[in-house]
Amino acid sequence: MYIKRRRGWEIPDQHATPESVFLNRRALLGSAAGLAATSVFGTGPAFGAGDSYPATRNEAYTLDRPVTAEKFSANYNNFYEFSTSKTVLPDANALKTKPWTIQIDGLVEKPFEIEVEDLIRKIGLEERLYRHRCVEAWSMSVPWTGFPLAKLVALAKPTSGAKYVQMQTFMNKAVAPGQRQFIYPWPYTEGLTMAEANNDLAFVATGIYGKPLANQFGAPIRLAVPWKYGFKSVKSIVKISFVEARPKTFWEGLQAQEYGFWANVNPAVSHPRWSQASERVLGTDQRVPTLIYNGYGEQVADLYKGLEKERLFV
Ligand SMILES: Nc1nc2c(c(=O)[nH]1)N[C@H]1C(S)=C(S)[C@@H](COP(=O)(O)O)O[C@H]1N2
Ligand SMILES: [Mo]
Repeated sequence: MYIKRRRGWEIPDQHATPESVFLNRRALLGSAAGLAATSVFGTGPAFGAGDSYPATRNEAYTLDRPVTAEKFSANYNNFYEFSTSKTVLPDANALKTKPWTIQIDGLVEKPFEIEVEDLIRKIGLEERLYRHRCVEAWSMSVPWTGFPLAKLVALAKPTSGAKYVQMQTFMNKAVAPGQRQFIYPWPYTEGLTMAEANNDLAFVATGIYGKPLANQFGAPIRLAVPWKYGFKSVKSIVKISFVEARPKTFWEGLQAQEYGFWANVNPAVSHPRWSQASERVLGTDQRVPTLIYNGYGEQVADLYKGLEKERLFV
């Protein structure tokens, strides 16, 4: 008998709640035109030329648990630029996200700027179901829309001297009250090694739940690196720099002993102030065991061979 080997993050389909598939189906059934268009063009373009959402789901990325309902994930956010509480709405809605220019610079063939909408048009969009594990020991599972970070790296054409990708959030004290507090090392900065950035799992998200990102999720463009603690997934990115030296990250600048550069999920390595062994699943009263690399070890563990001396899990 053929038994499909199941990876840590995969589960039988009936356990997942593919919310946007459900939504797509409902949208199609509601419109005869939609049905006709779909039979000709497939799922993507059926929703109107130039309309990139919802994007076709990449079925290689599945979940071991239901998708977190949007009403929970959209009302429980970390976005320190706006608030240190989980209620960042309505403040986050003050941010104007259209148009939005991203600067690509540092060790690249030729630095350039690009509008997010042009970037999307150039690279295209897909949907992926990812888990997200915050260092505070809560988790969610969401359908991101976006593209692999590797495609953006390819577009940027880094030179051989580039060892890290540094990503920065906007800086605007007039709009973001948190940025008026000088104890924080603004702008929010994150980084990955080139190998991490080119790993298939590293994803740039421009949408969630089949539509463009709402502001509190980090509109219009943020990172999603699901094998790392959530703080690595920097929101509302304005600048991507290719650099030789390891970037100093926001949380490292604040509290290096507790939040490091690598921040790979590991249930066996406690945070100095709490255990990482389990996590609270957003929107439920369940706690579930946390998995090494948040369940994505098969795709990413190789990235850390030879780096055992580093603080990989802080
Ligand atoms: N610019 C910026 N990016 C950020 C944060 C932040 O405060 N500012 N918080 C991080 C943390 S701790 C987490 S858990 C996730 C939360 O993403 P979510 O609100 O979409 O769940 O965003 C990360 N990215
Ligand atoms: Mo987090």
